[in-house]
Amino acid sequence: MKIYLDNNATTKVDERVVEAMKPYFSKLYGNPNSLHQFGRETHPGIKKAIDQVYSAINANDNDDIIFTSCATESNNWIIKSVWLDLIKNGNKNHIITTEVEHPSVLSTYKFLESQGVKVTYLPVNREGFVTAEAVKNAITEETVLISIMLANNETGVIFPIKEITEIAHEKGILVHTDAVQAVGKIPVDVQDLGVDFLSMSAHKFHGPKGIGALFIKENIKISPLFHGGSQMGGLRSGTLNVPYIVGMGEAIELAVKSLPKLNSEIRKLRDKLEDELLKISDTFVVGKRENRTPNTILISVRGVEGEGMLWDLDRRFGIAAATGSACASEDLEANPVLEAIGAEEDLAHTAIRLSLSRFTTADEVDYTIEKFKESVERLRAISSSYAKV
Ligand code: 7TS
Repeated sequence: MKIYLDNNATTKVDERVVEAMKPYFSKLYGNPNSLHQFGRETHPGIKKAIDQVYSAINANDNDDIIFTSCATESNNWIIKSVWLDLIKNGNKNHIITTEVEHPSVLSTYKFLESQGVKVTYLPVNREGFVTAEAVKNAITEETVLISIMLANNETGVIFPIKEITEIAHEKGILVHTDAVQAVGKIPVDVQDLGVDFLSMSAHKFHGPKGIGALFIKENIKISPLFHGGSQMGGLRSGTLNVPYIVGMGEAIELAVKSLPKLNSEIRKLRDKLEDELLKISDTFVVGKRENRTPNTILISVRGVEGEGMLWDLDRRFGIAAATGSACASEDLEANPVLEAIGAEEDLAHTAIRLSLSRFTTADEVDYTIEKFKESVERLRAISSSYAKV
């Protein structure tokens, strides 16, 4: 058995996406900026992809959507631009974010702090949630940007971005949201959310790795990321990565079309998995179920080291899960969300993240339920810490 329940880390590329990309490697390989037919024949594919992305997030024609290499790039770019464009040349110097952002956001803010920027990292409550009220209370005269993710990668908890944007805009503050874990899992409508900047990444919704995008609302000017041949409206120069742009377009359209399946069938499978795992004693799941993306479970299993459990699930049963973000998993630190919600110290290493996708089957879930229980029993039996509880 080989079961993949780590879809918040990355997803398998949909075969239809692979097919859409194929011609753009060795058939339609021209540089889109070339005037000859080889260049021109790439244009319909690029245009289609741009339309697919705009339509998936309901952007309007005057908004900018710039293709990047990943969400890490989108996040770094927008945060550093705000610093460059608004903080360095202005008199405002304060940004609000949360303690549970992805490292590509948190590390960029740490860098900004080293440059003298004031950053407020809002804590989350026991449910892994940040209220709009908490954001409101953190605003000062100096606040220039609020940057909060739309859905958390560890827990799937959805943050009240629309409400936060309304509060921010009343005070002339810009809003950035990292929507990497939301696009393709819940409807994402930039006009409804009202955000000024939004980051996304194709490999989280069955597109290829190495391509993402940054949405920039109309009439907002930011500094270019790369100076050069003026591609992407001069904001990110460099020859367009045509096959991957085409792949991202196809993937996002398919992801949006699959939302009903994800929110009915897959949600039901996730709920069943969660209900069954919660029958194991001394476990809890972070976040209210109705306020989470339909594919994610972050469960704490007392007395069981997450890393050990992961090893057991993988090597004995072929089930791929995570202890948290793969980006941070090599350093064996405590799960950042369990720390952020203030879980007891002996629980800090007990988190297991299971994340489903539209390709997850009922049989896989049943098998996982059985093997997860078996694994917990075995690991608890040999755990000195659990015996004492
Ligand atoms: N933002 C969020 C919320 C993420 O979950 C990730 C990846 C990124 C940004 C970075 O995206 P990339 O396009 O640069 O790869 N998150 C995870 C995760 O949760 N486990 O592995 C990677």
